[in-house]
Amino acid sequence: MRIDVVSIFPGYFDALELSLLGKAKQRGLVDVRVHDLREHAHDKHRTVDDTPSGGGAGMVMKPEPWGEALDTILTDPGAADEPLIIFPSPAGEVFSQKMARELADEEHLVFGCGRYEGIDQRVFDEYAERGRVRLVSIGDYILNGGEVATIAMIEAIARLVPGVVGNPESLVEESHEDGLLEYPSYTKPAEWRGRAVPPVLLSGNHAAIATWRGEQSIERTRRVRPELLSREQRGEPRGRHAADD
Ligand code: 6SD
Repeated sequence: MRIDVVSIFPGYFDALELSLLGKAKQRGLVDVRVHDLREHAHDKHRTVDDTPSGGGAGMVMKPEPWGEALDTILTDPGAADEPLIIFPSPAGEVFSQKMARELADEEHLVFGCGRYEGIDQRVFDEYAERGRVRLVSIGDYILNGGEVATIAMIEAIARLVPGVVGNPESLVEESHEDGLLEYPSYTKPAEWRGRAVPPVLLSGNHAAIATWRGEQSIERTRRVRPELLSREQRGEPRGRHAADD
């Protein structure tokens, strides 16, 4: 998978060199390239922002550096025929594990990280007319720019690319893959500060362990995220449920 990122703070993406993702990059499973938007601003001060048309507080990102940066990426010989351009935005569709799975099947993703009050609307309009553009939110809170949202999405997407996570079974077992929250995990020692590992986990009875974990998942979901449970799991008559999608 090829991933290009455009930002005025390329240093944020140094974090992608660490751990699992860094190894995936080294092994060529994900080819991440970070581009400094200011390289595409050609005045003395490499200006990327200007005052909002119509007035108001803050600054808006100018369209010209964005146009040049995105055209450079899209015309690179290594670019896919139809890359998907994602702009993190609090006004976008909400990112989810389902969206991460869809995006992990893409050949080429391009992330455009806004700053200030956002990017001139004509940039979205131009690239939506020429190809595929999605505005995506990582949740209902306001960040200062798209960088942290992009890192979160890249981590969620790249770990689903075949070969990135060593044991693919660990992808299936975790929170949200079955629409439920994950059961609690324990390791050794069997007792720590007077707190015992639940005896069933030391019983060697694999069926009993699976049952206990399933119950813990449902109970935890009922307590913290009841909206994730189907009506059936909540003890109501059967109806449609988003986790079945
Ligand atoms: C100005 C941005 C880009 C500002 C954002 C995304 C989410 N979920 N919260 N905040 C955000 C993205 C904020 O550029």
